Amino acid sequence: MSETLENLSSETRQFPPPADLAANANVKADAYEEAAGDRLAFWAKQAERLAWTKPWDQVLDWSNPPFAKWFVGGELNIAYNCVDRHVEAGLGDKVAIHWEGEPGDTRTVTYSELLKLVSQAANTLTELGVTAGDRVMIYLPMIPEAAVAMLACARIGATHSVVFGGFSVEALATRIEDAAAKVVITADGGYRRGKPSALKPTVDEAVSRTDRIEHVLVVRRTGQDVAWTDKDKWWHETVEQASPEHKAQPFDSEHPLFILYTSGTTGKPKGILHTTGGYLTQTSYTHHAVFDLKPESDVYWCTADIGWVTGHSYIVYGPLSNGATQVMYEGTPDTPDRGRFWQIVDKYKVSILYTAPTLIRTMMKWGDDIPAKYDLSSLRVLGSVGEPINPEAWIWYRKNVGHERTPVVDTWWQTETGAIMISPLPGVTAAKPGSAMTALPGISADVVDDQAQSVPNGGGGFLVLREPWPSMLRTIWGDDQRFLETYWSRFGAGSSAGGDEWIYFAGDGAKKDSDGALWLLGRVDDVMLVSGHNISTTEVESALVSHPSVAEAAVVGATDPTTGQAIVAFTIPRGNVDTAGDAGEALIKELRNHVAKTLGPIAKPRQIMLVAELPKTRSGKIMRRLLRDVAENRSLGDVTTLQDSTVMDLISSGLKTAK
Ligand code: 6R9
Repeated sequence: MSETLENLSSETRQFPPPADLAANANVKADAYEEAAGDRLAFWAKQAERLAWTKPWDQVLDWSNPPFAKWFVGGELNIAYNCVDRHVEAGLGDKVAIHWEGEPGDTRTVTYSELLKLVSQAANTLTELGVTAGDRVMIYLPMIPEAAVAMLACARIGATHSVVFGGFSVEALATRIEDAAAKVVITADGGYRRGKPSALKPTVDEAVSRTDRIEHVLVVRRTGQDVAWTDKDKWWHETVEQASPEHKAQPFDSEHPLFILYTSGTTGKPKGILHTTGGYLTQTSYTHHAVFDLKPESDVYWCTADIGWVTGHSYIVYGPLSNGATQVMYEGTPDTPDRGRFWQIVDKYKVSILYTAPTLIRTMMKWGDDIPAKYDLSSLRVLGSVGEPINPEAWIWYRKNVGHERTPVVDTWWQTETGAIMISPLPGVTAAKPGSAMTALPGISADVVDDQAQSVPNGGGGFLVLREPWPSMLRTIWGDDQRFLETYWSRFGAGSSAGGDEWIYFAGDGAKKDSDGALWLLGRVDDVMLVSGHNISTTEVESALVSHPSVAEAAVVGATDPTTGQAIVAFTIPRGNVDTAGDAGEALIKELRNHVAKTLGPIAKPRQIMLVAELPKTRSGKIMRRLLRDVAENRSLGDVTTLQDSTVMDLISSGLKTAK
């Protein structure tokens, strides 16, 4: 990408917060001024929301950048903060987790029960020889034991590494090896799409490929047959029989909490390392601020999987540190039918919902009549994370789920940032559909050109972070050099241009609109270069989704003899749209013109293909790399992180028959 990114779209709609929410909001406009005045004092104040056994001596040590230390010298126990202290405050009978299994079975876990389970699991891990600093892999379905296992590790200072249940043997084995893990916590299986789906055979195979693993703890969830080795122990025969007494020991603020692998676009997965005090401070504060959580009355539901950073920060650590009551759901949104999510919102009177654009667009495809069948009036704040949310998807979400009343908070962050960085505040910000708006108090985000100069309002370029933040990654596990190269060598002090300032390169394109609000434009690697113009995937996709016949779209740049690259779009029509024969051809023509009209002729796709599905990761992100392979007639690259491996066959065979 050369100097800047084209700014093609403009959005004038804006939605101020409802007056009652604004009046009672946890965080008001003065937080921005307070943080701008003294950023470190601001974060120190947020850290005081937690219970520390030893106070810190220094808020931030940035003497060896980009290796940060936050709350230096301080000590705390994360599990104590997420569980014990709520029980000690008399909230033991409060529901921590309303769990809903996919087949319809349920469990209610109070904070007292959570304390018992976490203590028992901590005792069992200790008996198995796990000590502070050891690594434990977690490969579980979305069951309460997933949160229990993470908290038990944190309680004894073991570093957990969660791998999505359903990732391949290869993915699990490389992660075990890279983390040099000693124990795996898994289950016989979990329910997905109405069927038990086995997990244990993958673990058996992965464990046999390395000699690292000493013990495998197995939760019985589905009751399906499992092969048994002498490393295996049932959870119900160990954890559930263990003593419920366990005293949490404090750990240093910089003690490693977890490693979470991100696949990245190429090469070996990166083990993103997060530590204790700064991570909990920022996840806890942002959960309180961005969702306006009122722990005494709200029912919060984040639909993410625990294998994604969103599950770590906004199912486990953020909400539990704030004493929230939350819903946890095991399965897929269309089991037993397409109303499952709304049925859950209705049943538990969910008031704060946090989900991903991919799900919102899927719901758009399925039709407005489905959410309309349920009582969603309990909802008061809606969140989005994972990809840019197209303005029309945002509007659909607010209208059909939020009844034109609830704020929608579009939250930008990454595995690397640990917690939300850019987002509206629901009681403060007049949000624009499709924009993550502004950096949160205490965070300094900017958009720069390739010379690291801040772009003016109306300009586009690279998203960067200019100041260290409490929940930032500390390194890539075992690979400081790669940490430096990936995030710190593009701009500023760590780059060849040098300078005094250490600038974090997020890898995302972004623009500032005429008011300075931030718009995320997709990964820099996906930017298309068409006749000398840098065009973001997001703007073209959003233009397609703004057409009433389109539910979802993914665009890629494919090599083109005249324009260098040309735009190729893969488009999923909405459920009621006729695409057979001539109707399909007519729609394609109309869509190409619609994009040209909305964004200008430069953005007109060369080709549009109508498809039924798009390739996505387990966290719901579109894998444009694979679509580029299709558009350029190559054989497919690495597909190990694909959620559903049949999707690519479907797309390729659909294209062949269409030709
Ligand atoms: C939390 C999470 C990080 C990448 C990030 C960006 C994309 C996430 C977004 C968003 C636009 C948002 N992303 N949230 N893009 N608007 N609100 O998703 O972490 O899985 O590490 O992905 O996701 O491209 O760089 P992770």
